[in-house]
Amino acid sequence: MPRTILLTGAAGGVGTLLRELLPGHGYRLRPADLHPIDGAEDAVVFDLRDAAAVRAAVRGVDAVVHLGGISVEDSFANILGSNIEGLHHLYEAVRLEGVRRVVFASSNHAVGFTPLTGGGLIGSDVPPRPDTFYGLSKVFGEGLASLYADKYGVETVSIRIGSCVARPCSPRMLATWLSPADCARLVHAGLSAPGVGHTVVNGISANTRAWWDLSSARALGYEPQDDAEVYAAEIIAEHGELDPDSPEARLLGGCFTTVEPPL
Ligand code: NAI
Ligand code: 15L
Repeated sequence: MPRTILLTGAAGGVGTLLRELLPGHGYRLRPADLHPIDGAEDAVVFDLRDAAAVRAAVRGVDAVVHLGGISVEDSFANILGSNIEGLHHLYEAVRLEGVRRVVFASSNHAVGFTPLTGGGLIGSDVPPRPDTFYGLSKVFGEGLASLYADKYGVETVSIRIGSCVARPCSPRMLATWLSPADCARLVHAGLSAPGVGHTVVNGISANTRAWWDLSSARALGYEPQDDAEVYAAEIIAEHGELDPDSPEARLLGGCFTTVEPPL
Protein backbone atom coordinates (compact mmCIF):
# COMPACT_ATOMS: atom_id res chain seq x y z
CA MET A 1 0.00 0.00 0.00
CA PRO A 2 1.61 3.36 -1.00
CA ARG A 3 2.12 5.93 1.73
CA THR A 4 0.03 9.07 1.41
CA ILE A 5 2.05 12.30 1.38
CA LEU A 6 0.77 15.85 1.77
CA LEU A 7 2.75 17.83 -0.84
CA THR A 8 2.48 21.54 -0.02
CA GLY A 9 3.53 24.08 -2.64
CA ALA A 10 2.34 21.56 -5.24
CA ALA A 11 1.50 24.26 -7.82
CA GLY A 12 5.03 25.71 -7.74
CA GLY A 13 8.13 24.90 -9.77
CA VAL A 14 9.49 22.09 -7.59
CA GLY A 15 5.99 20.92 -6.67
CA THR A 16 5.09 20.47 -10.33
CA LEU A 17 8.25 18.39 -10.88
CA LEU A 18 7.65 16.25 -7.78
CA ARG A 19 3.98 15.64 -8.58
CA GLU A 20 5.23 13.81 -11.64
CA LEU A 21 8.21 12.03 -10.04
CA LEU A 22 7.26 11.03 -6.47
CA PRO A 23 4.55 8.50 -7.46
CA GLY A 24 7.38 6.55 -9.19
CA HIS A 25 8.93 6.07 -5.73
CA GLY A 26 5.69 4.51 -4.47
CA TYR A 27 3.86 7.48 -2.92
CA ARG A 28 0.26 8.56 -3.27
CA LEU A 29 0.12 12.36 -3.18
CA ARG A 30 -2.29 14.83 -1.67
CA PRO A 31 -1.22 18.02 -3.50
CA ALA A 32 -1.96 21.32 -1.76
CA ASP A 33 -1.33 24.96 -2.60
CA LEU A 34 -2.62 28.51 -2.21
CA HIS A 35 -3.56 28.32 -5.89
CA PRO A 36 -5.60 25.71 -7.77
CA ILE A 37 -3.56 23.28 -9.86
CA ASP A 38 -4.48 22.68 -13.50
CA GLY A 39 -5.35 19.02 -14.01
CA ALA A 40 -5.45 18.23 -10.26
CA GLU A 41 -9.03 19.05 -9.35
CA ASP A 42 -8.72 16.95 -6.16
CA ALA A 43 -5.91 19.19 -4.86
CA VAL A 44 -6.37 20.98 -1.55
CA VAL A 45 -6.54 24.77 -1.96
CA PHE A 46 -5.47 26.25 1.36
CA ASP A 47 -3.51 29.04 2.96
CA LEU A 48 -0.64 28.22 5.32
CA ARG A 49 -1.64 31.33 7.29
CA ASP A 50 -4.94 29.63 8.24
CA ALA A 51 -4.21 27.16 11.07
CA ALA A 52 -7.53 25.32 10.79
CA ALA A 53 -7.11 24.83 7.04
CA VAL A 54 -3.59 23.51 7.55
CA ARG A 55 -4.83 21.03 10.16
CA ALA A 56 -7.53 19.77 7.80
CA ALA A 57 -4.97 19.37 4.99
CA VAL A 58 -2.67 17.29 7.21
CA ARG A 59 -5.40 14.99 8.60
CA GLY A 60 -4.98 11.37 7.49
CA VAL A 61 -1.60 11.57 5.73
CA ASP A 62 1.46 9.49 6.63
CA ALA A 63 4.05 12.23 6.05
CA VAL A 64 4.46 15.77 4.71
CA VAL A 65 6.76 17.17 2.01
CA HIS A 66 6.68 20.88 2.72
CA LEU A 67 7.53 23.07 -0.27
CA GLY A 68 4.86 25.72 0.28
CA GLY A 69 5.61 29.34 1.07
CA ILE A 70 7.42 32.33 -0.37
CA SER A 71 10.50 31.12 -2.28
CA VAL A 72 12.42 34.39 -2.80
CA GLU A 73 13.10 37.56 -0.81
CA ASP A 74 9.99 39.50 0.23
CA SER A 75 8.86 41.96 2.90
CA PHE A 76 9.29 40.78 6.48
CA ALA A 77 5.49 40.89 6.94
CA ASN A 78 4.90 38.51 4.03
CA ILE A 79 7.70 36.15 5.09
CA LEU A 80 6.35 36.18 8.65
CA GLY A 81 2.87 35.13 7.52
CA SER A 82 3.53 32.36 5.01
CA ASN A 83 6.96 31.03 6.00
CA ILE A 84 7.18 31.52 9.77
CA GLU A 85 3.63 31.48 11.15
CA GLY A 86 2.60 29.15 8.32
CA LEU A 87 5.34 26.68 9.25
CA HIS A 88 4.32 26.82 12.90
CA HIS A 89 0.76 25.98 11.82
CA LEU A 90 2.10 23.04 9.84
CA TYR A 91 4.14 21.57 12.71
CA GLU A 92 1.28 22.01 15.18
CA ALA A 93 -1.03 20.24 12.73
CA VAL A 94 1.50 17.45 12.24
CA ARG A 95 1.90 17.00 16.00
CA LEU A 96 -1.82 17.06 16.74
CA GLU A 97 -2.69 14.71 13.86
CA GLY A 98 0.02 12.19 14.84
CA VAL A 99 2.13 12.51 11.67
CA ARG A 100 5.71 11.40 12.36
CA ARG A 101 7.79 12.56 9.36
CA VAL A 102 8.31 15.82 7.47
CA VAL A 103 10.67 16.65 4.61
CA PHE A 104 11.24 20.40 4.74
CA ALA A 105 12.46 22.40 1.73
CA SER A 106 15.14 24.53 3.35
CA SER A 107 17.54 26.48 1.16
CA ASN A 108 21.14 27.40 0.47
CA HIS A 109 20.00 30.91 1.52
CA ALA A 110 19.82 29.76 5.18
CA VAL A 111 23.63 29.78 4.96
CA GLY A 112 24.00 32.22 2.05
CA PHE A 113 26.75 34.34 3.63
CA THR A 114 29.02 31.30 3.99
CA PRO A 115 32.23 32.14 2.07
CA LEU A 116 33.17 29.92 -0.85
CA THR A 117 36.79 30.87 -0.55
CA GLY A 118 37.71 28.73 2.49
CA GLY A 119 38.87 25.72 0.46
CA GLY A 120 37.21 22.30 0.58
CA LEU A 121 33.58 21.33 0.35
CA ILE A 122 31.05 22.96 2.70
CA GLY A 123 29.21 20.58 5.01
CA SER A 124 25.59 20.67 6.17
CA ASP A 125 26.87 21.51 9.69
CA VAL A 126 27.96 25.10 8.98
CA PRO A 127 26.30 27.69 11.25
CA PRO A 128 23.29 29.68 10.02
CA ARG A 129 24.26 32.73 7.94
CA PRO A 130 21.01 33.79 6.23
CA ASP A 131 21.32 36.20 3.34
CA THR A 132 17.71 37.48 3.31
CA PHE A 133 14.53 37.49 5.43
CA TYR A 134 13.64 34.55 3.17
CA GLY A 135 16.82 32.70 4.22
CA LEU A 136 16.12 33.62 7.84
CA SER A 137 12.72 31.92 7.56
CA LYS A 138 14.55 28.72 6.51
CA VAL A 139 16.81 29.04 9.59
CA PHE A 140 13.61 29.33 11.65
CA GLY A 141 12.22 26.27 9.87
CA GLU A 142 15.28 24.20 10.67
CA GLY A 143 15.06 25.35 14.31
CA LEU A 144 11.37 24.51 14.52
CA ALA A 145 12.04 21.07 13.04
CA SER A 146 14.74 20.48 15.66
CA LEU A 147 12.37 21.52 18.47
CA TYR A 148 9.57 19.21 17.29
CA ALA A 149 11.99 16.29 16.88
CA ASP A 150 13.44 16.66 20.37
CA LYS A 151 10.22 17.53 22.19
CA TYR A 152 7.53 15.58 20.32
CA GLY A 153 9.35 12.95 18.23
CA VAL A 154 8.20 14.46 14.92
CA GLU A 155 11.16 13.65 12.65
CA THR A 156 12.31 15.96 9.86
CA VAL A 157 14.87 15.96 7.10
CA SER A 158 15.62 19.57 6.16
CA ILE A 159 17.02 19.74 2.63
CA ARG A 160 19.09 22.85 1.91
CA ILE A 161 18.21 22.88 -1.77
CA GLY A 162 20.68 24.50 -4.17
CA SER A 163 18.85 25.25 -7.44
CA CYS A 164 16.12 22.79 -8.42
CA VAL A 165 15.10 23.49 -12.01
CA ALA A 166 14.67 21.29 -15.07
CA ARG A 167 18.15 22.20 -16.33
CA PRO A 168 20.91 24.53 -15.07
CA CYS A 169 20.95 27.91 -16.79
CA SER A 170 23.82 29.93 -15.22
CA PRO A 171 27.47 29.35 -14.30
CA ARG A 172 26.49 29.30 -10.59
CA MET A 173 24.04 26.48 -11.22
CA LEU A 174 26.88 24.29 -12.48
CA ALA A 175 27.65 24.03 -8.74
CA THR A 176 24.18 24.38 -7.18
CA TRP A 177 21.94 22.35 -9.53
CA LEU A 178 19.65 19.69 -8.07
CA SER A 179 18.10 17.83 -10.99
CA PRO A 180 14.38 17.01 -10.68
CA ALA A 181 15.11 13.26 -10.63
CA ASP A 182 17.77 13.69 -7.92
CA CYS A 183 15.38 15.91 -5.98
CA ALA A 184 12.81 13.10 -6.00
CA ARG A 185 15.55 10.62 -4.93
CA LEU A 186 16.58 12.89 -2.05
CA VAL A 187 12.99 13.48 -0.90
CA HIS A 188 12.42 9.72 -1.02
CA ALA A 189 15.54 9.19 1.12
CA GLY A 190 14.23 11.83 3.53
CA LEU A 191 10.86 10.10 3.79
CA SER A 192 12.17 6.55 4.13
CA ALA A 193 15.44 6.64 6.12
CA PRO A 194 14.92 5.39 9.69
CA GLY A 195 15.70 7.35 12.85
CA VAL A 196 16.54 10.73 11.37
CA GLY A 197 15.53 12.89 14.37
CA HIS A 198 16.21 16.24 12.75
CA THR A 199 18.81 15.91 10.01
CA VAL A 200 20.01 18.76 7.78
CA VAL A 201 21.34 17.78 4.35
CA ASN A 202 22.69 19.68 1.38
CA GLY A 203 20.61 19.20 -1.76
CA ILE A 204 22.48 19.12 -5.06
CA SER A 205 23.23 16.60 -7.79
CA ALA A 206 26.63 14.92 -8.21
CA ASN A 207 28.00 18.11 -9.78
CA THR A 208 31.64 18.16 -10.85
CA ARG A 209 31.86 21.81 -9.72
CA ALA A 210 30.03 21.29 -6.39
CA TRP A 211 30.81 23.52 -3.40
CA TRP A 212 28.74 21.35 -1.08
CA ASP A 213 29.53 18.11 0.66
CA LEU A 214 26.79 15.47 0.36
CA SER A 215 27.86 13.07 3.10
CA SER A 216 24.84 13.64 5.39
CA ALA A 217 22.48 13.15 2.41
CA ARG A 218 24.32 10.00 1.32
CA ALA A 219 24.04 8.68 4.89
CA LEU A 220 20.25 8.68 4.40
CA GLY A 221 20.63 6.56 1.26
CA TYR A 222 20.70 9.37 -1.35
CA GLU A 223 22.66 8.40 -4.47
CA PRO A 224 22.62 11.31 -6.95
CA GLN A 225 22.68 10.28 -10.61
CA ASP A 226 23.00 13.60 -12.45
CA ASP A 227 25.82 16.13 -12.98
CA ALA A 228 25.33 19.71 -14.22
CA GLU A 229 28.66 19.41 -16.04
CA VAL A 230 26.93 17.99 -19.12
CA TYR A 231 25.55 21.53 -19.64
CA ALA A 232 28.85 23.33 -18.85
CA ALA A 233 30.16 23.98 -22.37
CA GLU A 234 26.84 25.45 -23.49
CA ILE A 235 26.44 27.63 -20.35
CA ILE A 236 30.04 28.91 -20.38
CA ALA A 237 29.79 29.71 -24.11
CA GLU A 238 26.70 31.80 -23.40
CA HIS A 239 27.61 33.45 -20.05
CA GLY A 240 31.37 33.01 -19.60
CA GLU A 241 33.00 31.68 -16.40
CA LEU A 242 32.00 33.11 -13.01
CA ASP A 243 33.69 36.47 -12.32
CA PRO A 244 35.87 35.71 -9.24
CA ASP A 245 34.95 39.09 -7.70
CA SER A 246 31.18 38.57 -8.05
CA PRO A 247 28.94 37.54 -5.12
CA GLU A 248 28.18 34.31 -7.04
CA ALA A 249 31.85 33.31 -6.85
CA ARG A 250 32.50 34.49 -3.27
CA LEU A 251 29.38 33.62 -1.25
CA LEU A 252 27.15 30.55 -1.22
CA GLY A 253 23.94 32.58 -1.57
CA GLY A 254 25.20 34.47 -4.64
CA CYS A 255 23.13 37.50 -5.61
CA PHE A 256 20.68 36.98 -2.70
CA THR A 257 23.46 38.45 -0.50
CA THR A 258 22.94 41.86 -2.16
CA VAL A 259 19.18 41.88 -2.74
CA GLU A 260 17.07 44.29 -0.65
CA PRO A 261 13.59 43.29 0.58
CA PRO A 262 10.62 45.21 -0.85
CA LEU A 263 9.08 47.66 1.66
P1 NAI B 1 7.54 28.30 -5.94
O1 NAI B 1 7.45 29.73 -5.53
O2 NAI B 1 7.49 27.98 -7.39
O3 NAI B 1 6.42 27.45 -5.20
C1 NAI B 1 6.01 27.73 -3.88
C2 NAI B 1 4.53 27.42 -3.79
O4 NAI B 1 4.09 27.74 -2.47
C3 NAI B 1 3.70 28.25 -4.78
O5 NAI B 1 2.94 27.41 -5.62
C4 NAI B 1 2.81 29.10 -3.89
O6 NAI B 1 1.50 29.31 -4.39
C5 NAI B 1 2.80 28.30 -2.58
N1 NAI B 1 2.51 29.19 -1.44
C6 NAI B 1 3.06 30.40 -1.19
N2 NAI B 1 2.49 30.94 -0.11
C7 NAI B 1 1.57 30.06 0.33
C8 NAI B 1 0.64 30.08 1.41
N3 NAI B 1 0.54 31.12 2.24
N4 NAI B 1 -0.18 29.02 1.56
C9 NAI B 1 -0.10 27.95 0.71
N5 NAI B 1 0.77 27.87 -0.32
C10 NAI B 1 1.58 28.94 -0.52
O7 NAI B 1 8.89 27.75 -5.31
P2 NAI B 1 9.74 26.49 -5.76
O8 NAI B 1 10.88 26.97 -6.57
O9 NAI B 1 8.86 25.44 -6.27
O10 NAI B 1 10.35 26.03 -4.36
C11 NAI B 1 9.67 25.10 -3.54
C12 NAI B 1 10.25 25.16 -2.15
O11 NAI B 1 11.63 24.82 -2.19
C13 NAI B 1 10.16 26.52 -1.49
O12 NAI B 1 9.91 26.36 -0.11
C14 NAI B 1 11.54 27.12 -1.69
O13 NAI B 1 11.86 28.03 -0.67
C15 NAI B 1 12.41 25.87 -1.63
N6 NAI B 1 13.64 26.02 -2.41
C16 NAI B 1 13.58 26.02 -3.78
C17 NAI B 1 14.73 26.13 -4.53
C18 NAI B 1 14.71 26.06 -6.02
O14 NAI B 1 15.78 26.05 -6.61
N7 NAI B 1 13.56 26.01 -6.68
C19 NAI B 1 16.04 26.29 -3.87
C20 NAI B 1 15.98 26.28 -2.42
C21 NAI B 1 14.81 26.13 -1.73
C1 15L C 1 16.15 29.43 -3.56
O1 15L C 1 16.04 29.24 -2.35
C2 15L C 1 15.02 29.95 -4.36
O2 15L C 1 13.78 29.45 -3.90
C3 15L C 1 15.14 29.65 -5.84
O3 15L C 1 14.22 30.47 -6.54
C4 15L C 1 16.56 29.87 -6.36
O4 15L C 1 16.84 31.23 -6.34
C5 15L C 1 17.55 29.09 -5.51
O5 15L C 1 17.38 29.33 -4.13
C6 15L C 1 19.01 29.40 -5.89
O6 15L C 1 19.78 29.83 -5.03
O7 15L C 1 19.36 29.16 -7.05
